[in-house]
Amino acid sequence: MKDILTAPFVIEMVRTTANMYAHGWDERNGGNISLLLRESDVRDYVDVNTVLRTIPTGFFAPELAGKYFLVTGTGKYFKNVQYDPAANLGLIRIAADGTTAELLWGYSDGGQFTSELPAHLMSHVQRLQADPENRVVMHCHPANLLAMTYVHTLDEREFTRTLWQMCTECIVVFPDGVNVLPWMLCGTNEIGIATAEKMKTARLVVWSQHGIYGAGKDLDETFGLIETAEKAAEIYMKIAHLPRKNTITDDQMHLLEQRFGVKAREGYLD
Ligand code: 2HA
Ligand code: ZN
Repeated sequence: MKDILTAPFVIEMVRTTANMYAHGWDERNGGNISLLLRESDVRDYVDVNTVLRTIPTGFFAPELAGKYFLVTGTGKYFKNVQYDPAANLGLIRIAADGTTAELLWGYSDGGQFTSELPAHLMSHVQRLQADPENRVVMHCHPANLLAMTYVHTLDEREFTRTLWQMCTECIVVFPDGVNVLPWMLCGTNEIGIATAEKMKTARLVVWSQHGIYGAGKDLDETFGLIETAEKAAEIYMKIAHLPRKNTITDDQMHLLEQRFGVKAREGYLD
Protein backbone atom coordinates (compact mmCIF):
# COMPACT_ATOMS: atom_id res chain seq x y z
CA MET A 1 0.00 0.00 0.00
CA LYS A 2 1.14 3.52 -0.76
CA ASP A 3 0.82 6.25 1.88
CA ILE A 4 -2.61 7.83 1.38
CA LEU A 5 -1.23 11.23 2.40
CA THR A 6 0.64 11.15 -0.94
CA ALA A 7 -2.52 10.34 -2.93
CA PRO A 8 -3.36 13.07 -5.46
CA PHE A 9 -6.96 13.22 -4.20
CA VAL A 10 -5.84 13.85 -0.59
CA ILE A 11 -3.25 16.44 -1.64
CA GLU A 12 -5.81 18.27 -3.79
CA MET A 13 -8.38 18.22 -0.99
CA VAL A 14 -5.84 19.59 1.51
CA ARG A 15 -4.85 22.38 -0.88
CA THR A 16 -8.45 23.23 -1.70
CA THR A 17 -9.66 23.41 1.90
CA ALA A 18 -6.67 25.58 2.85
CA ASN A 19 -7.30 27.86 -0.11
CA MET A 20 -11.01 28.16 0.65
CA TYR A 21 -10.19 29.05 4.25
CA ALA A 22 -7.69 31.66 3.04
CA HIS A 23 -10.45 33.20 0.91
CA GLY A 24 -12.60 33.62 4.00
CA TRP A 25 -15.27 31.29 2.72
CA ASP A 26 -15.06 28.77 5.57
CA GLU A 27 -15.01 30.34 9.01
CA ARG A 28 -14.88 27.94 11.96
CA ASN A 29 -16.46 24.63 10.79
CA GLY A 30 -18.24 26.26 7.85
CA GLY A 31 -18.31 24.48 4.53
CA ASN A 32 -17.95 20.92 3.31
CA ILE A 33 -16.72 19.08 0.24
CA SER A 34 -17.34 15.68 -1.28
CA LEU A 35 -15.15 14.26 -4.03
CA LEU A 36 -16.32 11.21 -5.99
CA LEU A 37 -13.50 8.70 -6.59
CA ARG A 38 -13.16 5.55 -8.65
CA GLU A 39 -12.04 2.30 -7.06
CA SER A 40 -8.97 2.53 -9.31
CA ASP A 41 -8.11 5.90 -7.69
CA VAL A 42 -8.15 4.51 -4.16
CA ARG A 43 -7.09 0.85 -4.26
CA ASP A 44 -3.34 1.57 -4.10
CA TYR A 45 -3.92 3.53 -0.89
CA VAL A 46 -6.54 1.61 1.10
CA ASP A 47 -7.60 -2.01 1.39
CA VAL A 48 -11.08 -1.79 -0.13
CA ASN A 49 -12.04 -5.02 1.63
CA THR A 50 -11.37 -3.67 5.12
CA VAL A 51 -14.21 -1.53 6.45
CA LEU A 52 -13.11 0.34 9.60
CA ARG A 53 -16.61 1.37 10.65
CA THR A 54 -20.08 1.64 9.18
CA ILE A 55 -22.03 4.87 9.60
CA PRO A 56 -25.70 5.30 8.64
CA THR A 57 -26.23 8.15 6.17
CA GLY A 58 -29.87 8.68 7.15
CA PHE A 59 -31.16 8.49 3.59
CA PHE A 60 -31.43 6.08 0.69
CA ALA A 61 -29.35 6.55 -2.48
CA PRO A 62 -29.25 3.22 -4.34
CA GLU A 63 -27.71 5.00 -7.38
CA LEU A 64 -24.57 5.57 -5.34
CA ALA A 65 -24.09 2.01 -4.02
CA GLY A 66 -20.45 1.03 -4.39
CA LYS A 67 -19.27 4.58 -5.03
CA TYR A 68 -16.33 6.09 -3.14
CA PHE A 69 -16.23 9.63 -1.74
CA LEU A 70 -13.63 11.65 0.08
CA VAL A 71 -15.68 13.85 2.43
CA THR A 72 -14.82 16.57 4.97
CA GLY A 73 -15.75 15.76 8.56
CA THR A 74 -18.57 17.18 10.63
CA GLY A 75 -17.53 19.93 13.04
CA LYS A 76 -14.07 20.09 11.46
CA TYR A 77 -12.34 23.34 10.50
CA PHE A 78 -11.10 23.78 6.91
CA LYS A 79 -8.08 25.66 8.27
CA ASN A 80 -6.97 22.50 10.10
CA VAL A 81 -7.33 19.91 7.32
CA GLN A 82 -3.74 20.50 6.16
CA TYR A 83 -2.34 19.70 9.62
CA ASP A 84 -4.27 16.47 10.16
CA PRO A 85 -5.97 15.13 7.03
CA ALA A 86 -6.74 11.77 8.69
CA ALA A 87 -8.85 13.37 11.44
CA ASN A 88 -10.56 15.96 9.25
CA LEU A 89 -11.33 13.88 6.14
CA GLY A 90 -12.85 10.46 5.56
CA LEU A 91 -12.91 8.06 2.64
CA ILE A 92 -16.28 6.33 2.51
CA ARG A 93 -18.02 3.88 0.20
CA ILE A 94 -21.79 3.71 0.00
CA ALA A 95 -22.76 0.13 0.83
CA ALA A 96 -24.93 -2.10 -1.35
CA ASP A 97 -27.98 -1.16 0.77
CA GLY A 98 -27.68 2.46 -0.47
CA THR A 99 -28.01 3.86 3.03
CA THR A 100 -24.86 2.88 4.96
CA ALA A 101 -21.46 4.53 4.59
CA GLU A 102 -18.46 2.20 4.93
CA LEU A 103 -15.45 4.03 6.32
CA LEU A 104 -12.19 2.96 4.68
CA TRP A 105 -9.89 5.69 5.98
CA GLY A 106 -10.00 8.86 8.06
CA TYR A 107 -12.26 10.41 10.75
CA SER A 108 -9.46 9.05 12.93
CA ASP A 109 -10.71 10.69 16.12
CA GLY A 110 -14.03 8.85 15.91
CA GLY A 111 -15.77 11.55 13.88
CA GLN A 112 -17.93 11.27 10.83
CA PHE A 113 -18.83 12.97 7.57
CA THR A 114 -20.37 16.44 7.27
CA SER A 115 -23.93 16.95 8.46
CA GLU A 116 -24.66 18.12 4.90
CA LEU A 117 -23.99 14.67 3.40
CA PRO A 118 -27.63 14.35 2.20
CA ALA A 119 -27.31 17.56 0.13
CA HIS A 120 -23.96 16.37 -1.22
CA LEU A 121 -24.93 12.85 -2.20
CA MET A 122 -28.33 13.81 -3.62
CA SER A 123 -26.57 16.56 -5.63
CA HIS A 124 -24.04 14.04 -6.96
CA VAL A 125 -26.91 11.87 -8.19
CA GLN A 126 -28.43 14.82 -10.08
CA ARG A 127 -25.19 16.22 -11.47
CA LEU A 128 -24.05 12.77 -12.69
CA GLN A 129 -27.26 12.59 -14.71
CA ALA A 130 -26.54 16.02 -16.22
CA ASP A 131 -22.80 15.37 -16.65
CA PRO A 132 -21.19 11.93 -16.18
CA GLU A 133 -17.84 13.69 -15.55
CA ASN A 134 -19.08 15.50 -12.43
CA ARG A 135 -17.04 14.51 -9.36
CA VAL A 136 -17.23 17.40 -6.89
CA VAL A 137 -19.86 19.01 -4.71
CA MET A 138 -18.58 21.97 -2.68
CA HIS A 139 -20.32 24.11 -0.08
CA CYS A 140 -19.02 27.29 1.56
CA HIS A 141 -20.03 30.71 2.92
CA PRO A 142 -18.60 33.45 0.66
CA ALA A 143 -19.44 36.84 2.18
CA ASN A 144 -20.61 38.76 -0.89
CA LEU A 145 -22.92 36.07 -2.27
CA LEU A 146 -24.40 35.81 1.20
CA ALA A 147 -24.73 39.58 1.49
CA MET A 148 -26.48 39.69 -1.87
CA THR A 149 -29.25 37.40 -0.60
CA TYR A 150 -30.22 40.13 1.89
CA VAL A 151 -30.59 42.97 -0.59
CA HIS A 152 -31.29 41.43 -4.02
CA THR A 153 -34.44 39.68 -5.19
CA LEU A 154 -34.09 35.88 -4.97
CA ASP A 155 -35.71 35.47 -8.39
CA GLU A 156 -33.27 33.12 -10.17
CA ARG A 157 -33.35 34.86 -13.53
CA GLU A 158 -32.81 38.27 -11.95
CA PHE A 159 -30.12 36.98 -9.58
CA THR A 160 -28.29 35.30 -12.46
CA ARG A 161 -28.56 38.32 -14.76
CA THR A 162 -27.17 40.61 -12.07
CA LEU A 163 -24.14 38.34 -11.59
CA TRP A 164 -23.60 38.03 -15.35
CA GLN A 165 -23.60 41.84 -15.60
CA MET A 166 -20.90 42.25 -12.95
CA CYS A 167 -17.95 40.64 -14.80
CA THR A 168 -17.57 39.90 -18.49
CA GLU A 169 -16.44 36.32 -17.91
CA CYS A 170 -19.43 35.31 -15.74
CA ILE A 171 -21.73 34.23 -18.55
CA VAL A 172 -18.86 32.19 -20.00
CA VAL A 173 -18.06 30.47 -16.69
CA PHE A 174 -21.66 29.79 -15.61
CA PRO A 175 -23.96 30.06 -18.65
CA ASP A 176 -26.41 27.78 -16.82
CA GLY A 177 -26.78 30.54 -14.23
CA VAL A 178 -27.36 30.36 -10.51
CA ASN A 179 -30.33 28.72 -8.83
CA VAL A 180 -31.52 30.04 -5.49
CA LEU A 181 -33.15 28.40 -2.49
CA PRO A 182 -34.96 30.47 0.14
CA TRP A 183 -33.71 30.16 3.71
CA MET A 184 -34.16 26.57 4.85
CA LEU A 185 -32.99 24.57 7.85
CA CYS A 186 -29.54 23.17 7.00
CA GLY A 187 -28.33 19.62 7.66
CA THR A 188 -31.71 18.09 6.79
CA ASN A 189 -32.84 15.70 4.08
CA GLU A 190 -35.35 18.41 3.02
CA ILE A 191 -32.66 20.91 2.09
CA GLY A 192 -30.74 18.06 0.46
CA ILE A 193 -33.70 17.18 -1.75
CA ALA A 194 -34.31 20.85 -2.60
CA THR A 195 -30.63 21.43 -3.42
CA ALA A 196 -30.44 18.35 -5.63
CA GLU A 197 -33.58 19.46 -7.47
CA LYS A 198 -31.93 22.83 -8.17
CA MET A 199 -28.76 21.02 -9.30
CA LYS A 200 -30.70 19.56 -12.25
CA THR A 201 -30.48 22.87 -14.11
CA ALA A 202 -27.40 24.68 -12.73
CA ARG A 203 -24.04 23.94 -11.14
CA LEU A 204 -24.44 26.74 -8.61
CA VAL A 205 -27.15 26.80 -5.96
CA VAL A 206 -27.34 29.67 -3.50
CA TRP A 207 -28.65 28.95 -0.02
CA SER A 208 -30.12 32.29 1.00
CA GLN A 209 -28.62 33.85 4.14
CA HIS A 210 -26.27 30.84 4.38
CA GLY A 211 -23.93 30.17 1.46
CA ILE A 212 -23.55 28.41 -1.85
CA TYR A 213 -23.22 24.96 -3.40
CA GLY A 214 -21.10 24.39 -6.47
CA ALA A 215 -20.58 21.27 -8.58
CA GLY A 216 -17.96 20.41 -11.15
CA LYS A 217 -15.63 17.85 -12.64
CA ASP A 218 -12.71 18.51 -10.30
CA LEU A 219 -11.83 20.59 -7.25
CA ASP A 220 -10.07 23.29 -9.24
CA GLU A 221 -12.96 23.83 -11.62
CA THR A 222 -15.54 23.89 -8.82
CA PHE A 223 -13.44 26.29 -6.77
CA GLY A 224 -13.13 28.53 -9.83
CA LEU A 225 -16.86 28.45 -10.41
CA ILE A 226 -17.63 29.67 -6.89
CA GLU A 227 -14.72 32.12 -7.06
CA THR A 228 -16.15 33.70 -10.21
CA ALA A 229 -19.68 34.02 -8.81
CA GLU A 230 -18.32 35.43 -5.55
CA LYS A 231 -16.23 37.99 -7.46
CA ALA A 232 -19.35 39.11 -9.32
CA ALA A 233 -21.27 39.38 -6.05
CA GLU A 234 -18.43 41.47 -4.63
CA ILE A 235 -18.71 43.93 -7.51
CA TYR A 236 -22.46 44.03 -6.99
CA MET A 237 -22.08 44.83 -3.29
CA LYS A 238 -19.65 47.63 -4.19
CA ILE A 239 -22.01 49.26 -6.69
CA ALA A 240 -25.54 48.34 -5.60
CA HIS A 241 -26.00 51.56 -3.63
CA LEU A 242 -24.60 53.78 -6.43
CA PRO A 243 -26.35 55.03 -9.58
CA ARG A 244 -25.52 52.63 -12.42
CA LYS A 245 -24.19 54.49 -15.47
CA ASN A 246 -23.03 51.48 -17.52
CA THR A 247 -23.64 47.77 -17.71
CA ILE A 248 -23.05 44.73 -19.89
CA THR A 249 -26.02 44.68 -22.25
CA ASP A 250 -27.88 41.63 -23.49
CA ASP A 251 -26.52 42.31 -26.98
CA GLN A 252 -23.01 42.15 -25.56
CA MET A 253 -23.90 38.92 -23.73
CA HIS A 254 -24.93 37.44 -27.07
CA LEU A 255 -21.53 38.41 -28.48
CA LEU A 256 -19.88 36.58 -25.59
CA GLU A 257 -22.01 33.51 -26.27
CA GLN A 258 -20.81 33.45 -29.88
CA ARG A 259 -17.17 34.23 -29.14
CA PHE A 260 -16.85 31.58 -26.41
CA GLY A 261 -19.23 28.97 -27.79
CA VAL A 262 -21.55 28.94 -24.77
CA LYS A 263 -25.33 29.09 -24.61
CA ALA A 264 -26.96 31.16 -21.90
CA ARG A 265 -29.77 29.53 -19.94
CA GLU A 266 -32.92 29.50 -22.06
CA GLY A 267 -34.98 32.67 -21.56
CA TYR A 268 -32.38 34.43 -19.40
CA LEU A 269 -31.29 36.91 -22.07
CA ASP A 270 -33.59 39.22 -23.99
O1 2HA B 1 -20.52 22.16 7.84
O2 2HA B 1 -21.45 24.79 6.51
O3 2HA B 1 -23.98 24.11 6.37
C1 2HA B 1 -20.92 23.40 8.30
C2 2HA B 1 -21.85 24.01 7.33
C3 2HA B 1 -23.24 23.59 7.40
ZN1 ZN C 1 -22.94 25.93 5.53
